[in-house]
Amino acid sequence: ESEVPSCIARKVSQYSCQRKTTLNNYNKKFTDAFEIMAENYEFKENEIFCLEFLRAASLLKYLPFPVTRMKDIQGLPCIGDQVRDVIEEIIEEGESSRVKEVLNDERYKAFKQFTSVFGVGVKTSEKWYRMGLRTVEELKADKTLKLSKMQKAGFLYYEDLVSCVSKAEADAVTLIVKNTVSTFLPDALVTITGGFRRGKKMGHDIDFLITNPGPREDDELLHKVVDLWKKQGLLLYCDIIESTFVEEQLPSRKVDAMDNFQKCFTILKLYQPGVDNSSYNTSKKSDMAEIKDWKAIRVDLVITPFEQYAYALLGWTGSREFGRDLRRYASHERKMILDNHGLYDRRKRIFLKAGSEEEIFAHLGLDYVEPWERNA
Ligand code: DCP
Ligand code: MG
Repeated sequence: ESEVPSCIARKVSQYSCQRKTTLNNYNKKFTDAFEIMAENYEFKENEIFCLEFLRAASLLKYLPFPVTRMKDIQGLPCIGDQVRDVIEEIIEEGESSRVKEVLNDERYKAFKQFTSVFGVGVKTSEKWYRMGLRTVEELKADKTLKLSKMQKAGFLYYEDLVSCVSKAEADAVTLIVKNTVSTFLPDALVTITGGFRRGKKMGHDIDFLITNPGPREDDELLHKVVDLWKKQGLLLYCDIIESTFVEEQLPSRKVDAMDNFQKCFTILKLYQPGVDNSSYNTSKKSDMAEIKDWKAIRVDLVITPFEQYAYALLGWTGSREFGRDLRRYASHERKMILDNHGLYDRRKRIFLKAGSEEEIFAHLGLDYVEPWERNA
């Protein structure tokens, strides 16, 4: 008989919002492979296969033991035929030939490089690939490419931005954001979201949610904050998106929808403590290139009305897969529509208010899942 009791296997939900997924992953060998497969399908704009591998990766991140035999995955949800083949090969050969093929694929390699540039997505990558371009170096050298303001910043700070953001850097930026916001709105609540709220030690950016308890709303806050940073010389890039929220509108049914909050995508200049420039400036080598004592960091700020804060927090904390499954669960199992602004009960035809994430899970009839257990 199987040592993974099938009674446990049968209990595993297909929805990651009904599972607790911490950062200790016993199956990294498999989940890394699945994520490469998913990314390759994303580059090919094959959403179905992409999701199949992402869901399988989430499931294996949840399993409290390393998979070593095919029996271990017996009866589990989210394991399609393609996924099963990859698992089988990794168990038997130690690696997957299909994953190796992807990693050696010219198109995958080029897209992987292109999309690592801030502001470059699959569509742009496709265009550049068709033009015969293959590497970031070739893109940088090609002066005929029409680049957006975002992409220009992406190339300018490329090295800093591809090197991940550490927890220490996230803490330093948190202080800056809190200080700046409180000079304009002393009562404002500033919360770090995204991967860092889930306990990750590394991230590709730092996400913040800002709300002001009480009646006062300040549409100018974001503008004031970035203007101050600009004056202080800390703002390397900034794109403010104004709110497009309409009160009567039903929550979006799209599973990957953007929200309508006022937000801004920035690149901040974070001065690195340990790097001291002063001694270099006074030395004989002062005519040499200065030592760079700062790092460019991607920071997102999102402003939410206080009544929608819990929904925004739940959405922006992620993970992406966890959020997708919350929405899928809400609509398929509860006839409700969830987005970053609220939850709509289609049967009762009302919006359900929530002042905390706990209340949202309760509205959905789900056990509460802590942020650090949402690493699906
Ligand atoms: N999110 C959202 N709506 C958006 C953009 C993102 O609800 N318009 C959610 C999904 C993500 C979370 O916010 O889980 C944060 O987005 P990131 O892309 O920053 O993802 P993470 O913070 O989880 O990972 P990383 O460490 O790569 O930053
Ligand atoms: Mg993030």
